[in-house]
Amino acid sequence: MALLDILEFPDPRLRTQAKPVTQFDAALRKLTEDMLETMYDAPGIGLAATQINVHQQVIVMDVSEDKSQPMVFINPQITVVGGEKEYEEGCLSVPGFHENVVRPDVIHVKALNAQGEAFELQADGLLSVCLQHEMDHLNGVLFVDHISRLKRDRIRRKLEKQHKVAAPRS
Ligand code: QAP
Ligand code: CO
Repeated sequence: MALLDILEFPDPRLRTQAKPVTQFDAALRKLTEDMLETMYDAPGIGLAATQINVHQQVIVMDVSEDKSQPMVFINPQITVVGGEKEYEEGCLSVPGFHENVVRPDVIHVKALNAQGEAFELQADGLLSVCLQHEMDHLNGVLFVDHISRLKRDRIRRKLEKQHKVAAPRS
């Protein structure tokens, strides 16, 4: 197992569109295990492959209280069922910042597991919000794209400043 580096906003690589997974092999299973380890270590509740600079449609999540329910979604497809809900969202790629985002509440999800087997589920609440947030990553979208430009620019400037301080000397 290995911890992976997480890209941070405004890194342009976070804008990459992920491609569907076509090979359900040992490398894919290692990727999902490393992503889960990286997410638990952070600690976070969701991580998309885009965030670790792998541009394939792979999401890992665990929204359980006791971190006992790892979930893997490959090539997920979401359809909105209905409702609307506001949640305070954060993101491992936007560390230290949280903002309210309004999204559809109830969704239906079709996806494959790491073995390539299809499954479906209906989600609401945190599971639904987190899945939509992670799906956004696979399309190059961040939660800060759902808030005002003023707030987004403020967050971008603060993170850019931190990245400058943290940058290795050359
Ligand atoms: C996405 O985000 C999410 O700022 C997952 O300093 C979050 O795991 C969906 C994290 C909330 C819906 C609601 C953020 C960790 C983790 C931070 C995360 C931080 C440390 C974020
Ligand atoms: Co995120």
